[in-house]
Amino acid sequence: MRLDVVTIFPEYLDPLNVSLVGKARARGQLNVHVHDLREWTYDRHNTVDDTPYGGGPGMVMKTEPWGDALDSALADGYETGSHGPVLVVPTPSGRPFTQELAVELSERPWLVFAPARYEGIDRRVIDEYATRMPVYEVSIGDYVLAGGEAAVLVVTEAVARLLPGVLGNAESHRDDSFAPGAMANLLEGPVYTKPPQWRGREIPDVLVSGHHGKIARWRRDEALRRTAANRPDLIERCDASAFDKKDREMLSILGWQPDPGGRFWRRPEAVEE
Ligand code: J9N
Repeated sequence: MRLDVVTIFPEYLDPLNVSLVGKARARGQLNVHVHDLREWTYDRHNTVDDTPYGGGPGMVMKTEPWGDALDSALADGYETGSHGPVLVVPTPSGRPFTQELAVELSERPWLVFAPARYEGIDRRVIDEYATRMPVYEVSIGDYVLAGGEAAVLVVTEAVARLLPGVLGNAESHRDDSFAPGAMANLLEGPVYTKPPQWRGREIPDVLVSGHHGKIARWRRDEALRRTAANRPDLIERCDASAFDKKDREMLSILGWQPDPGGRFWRRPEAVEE
């Protein structure tokens, strides 16, 4: 997979040399090109932004540097044999970046990222490239960053670990909490390792019982407990068939009950603090 990032802060992308993404690069599984947007400015001050038409606060990133930088990155990619680019633009106004979208992007041969600073990029840039390639405007969450660079790191890490041969078999991802198509998409429960006692704290007995059925059930109950506490929306969105008899018992203990359609809801007074 080829990745291009056009940014006014190339150093912000230095973490792409570290850890899983850095190793994938070193092995030749990821071909990363970071471009300085300011190389595509023509005035003494290397201006990349200007005041918004219509007035209002902040600055808008200008068309010409983005157009020339993206054209150059695309030309280089095509010349060196890449094809099928998609443009990824982080913005709080985008569609939610989910595990499903990470899987979709991991199946593309070439991602071009356009992280913006200020109040965003002149809309004509997005509209122009949307005539040439799929454009994904994505939000990594409901909070506002100062710029899209951190979101590029997030999307890249989520995508890179899905590439064939990037994660070792030991850390395979079929158990990911948000793996699309997982049975109920519950959050993971707690995990433990050696030593068996630490500062007077022990391991739950069931985990050393050797009873695989009981261990699986305990893990499932803990996953239900954590999901109910932290992400009740994930339980509400499940249909009846996602839960077995023991799941229903646990959900009932946690204050949840099925409605006539089989979906679960929780009495407001049963919410654990
Ligand atoms: N999810 C998300 C993206 C962003 C920004 S701010 C500037 C570019 C992207 N904030 N939050």
